[in-house]
Amino acid sequence: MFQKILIANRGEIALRVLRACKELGIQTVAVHSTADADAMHVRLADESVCIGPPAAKDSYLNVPSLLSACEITGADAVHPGYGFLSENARFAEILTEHGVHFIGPKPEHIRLMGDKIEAKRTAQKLGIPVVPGSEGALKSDQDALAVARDIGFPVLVKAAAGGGGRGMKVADTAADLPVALATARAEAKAAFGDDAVYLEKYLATPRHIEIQVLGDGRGNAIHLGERDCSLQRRHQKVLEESPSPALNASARAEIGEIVAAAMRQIKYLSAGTVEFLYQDGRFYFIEMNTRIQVEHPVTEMITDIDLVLEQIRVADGAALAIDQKDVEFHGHAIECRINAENPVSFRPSPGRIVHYHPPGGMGVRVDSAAYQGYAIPPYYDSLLGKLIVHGKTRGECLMRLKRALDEFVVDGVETTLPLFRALVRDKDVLDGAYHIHWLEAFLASGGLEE
Ligand code: MV4
Repeated sequence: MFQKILIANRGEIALRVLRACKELGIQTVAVHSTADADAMHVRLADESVCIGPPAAKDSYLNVPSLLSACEITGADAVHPGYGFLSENARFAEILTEHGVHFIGPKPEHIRLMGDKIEAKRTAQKLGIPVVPGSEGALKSDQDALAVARDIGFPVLVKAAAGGGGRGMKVADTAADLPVALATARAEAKAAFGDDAVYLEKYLATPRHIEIQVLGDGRGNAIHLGERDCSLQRRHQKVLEESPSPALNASARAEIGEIVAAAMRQIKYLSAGTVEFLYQDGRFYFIEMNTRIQVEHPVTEMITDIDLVLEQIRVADGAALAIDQKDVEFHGHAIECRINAENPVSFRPSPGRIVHYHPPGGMGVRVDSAAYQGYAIPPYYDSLLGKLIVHGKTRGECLMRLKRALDEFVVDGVETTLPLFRALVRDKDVLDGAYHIHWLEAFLASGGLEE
């Protein structure tokens, strides 16, 4: 087993990884920018190394600096968390070249799933249902028109190097297509340096349902159920839950087994998430994330499986200790991503936390690196913490979530807590009757001001 793990991240996920390391008796190295010297993960780690000034490009994305930190501390593995270098195949390779283990998927799978066209082609070959569309990148506007006529309008033009909603354009009719193509290509070129685009049938009101997988890189892989992440704003997830209100046990088992079999076939290593759109009872693969995700605690609460701990185990070459038949789903879990932002404008609200009182009690988990007196820096994302609540049923979970939200005190910065207090009182949310555009419509209709 690893002796010392360097955690190449910050905030709540750095703390989350640190906790798993400590439970495995592994030494921890925290890295931090000059802006994060007072961060909780730095205080709790066995060692810490300052890796640069606040800007991510000079610190958390600074590969030479991270390598030096490994060298100085003798870390034998790195956990990248999410974001930053977590899906950078070259970083994973460089670590391996320097004799340091990367706690994550194989670089070949990171690279494969980073190309949305190759990812989709691979999914199709593995028997995973995909959205009807072009065979790979579009060669010309004529090619695009032929495909669009074949699959039917409306269609969506997507950037091959995209993801997370960047470089997507809808075309409702043939007349709209040339502009959609040109705009998507230009945006993709500007954002990713690659103007390759592909076409898909546009699904107007889908849910976003993702399947958690775990593999040991030797051909064993399991699925850990789904998370419904449909409540999102501008491609930022706001609330996630499992099980999805839209799925029954047979739909869950069917898509779960298709995905797990696919992961076994490619000998996937580590945690991963296969993302689908779900509409009219059908799943459509859109992309795969080769990292631990922000919302992983939702799955942990209903399966009692520590995903980060399992990531560390398989990274060290251990076979998966869990068989699919051992995976049991119990109860219901909901996660609220609480941001230090204005709850109406979503403008970031960094600053010092004057009072901080997180909720507790049965089935309540708060994953946060915040503390009373902590100064939230303005340089990074505004995630203050995640409130994850578990109940025997969705109804019990919602009641407990409402109680926990009312108990949560954060003074000194603005937070999105009021948004969640409104959502857990909304009929559509209580009924689970929402899709990926619901929250933006709720906010646009002044849902929060009422
Ligand atoms: C789609 C779609 C509708 N039809 N593909 C957004 C980012 C990336 N995950 C793919 N996305 C979408 N792809 C087809 N064929 C709608 C979206 C989409 C979306 C997907 C999941 C969660 C939130 C979303 C918000 C806007 C659009």
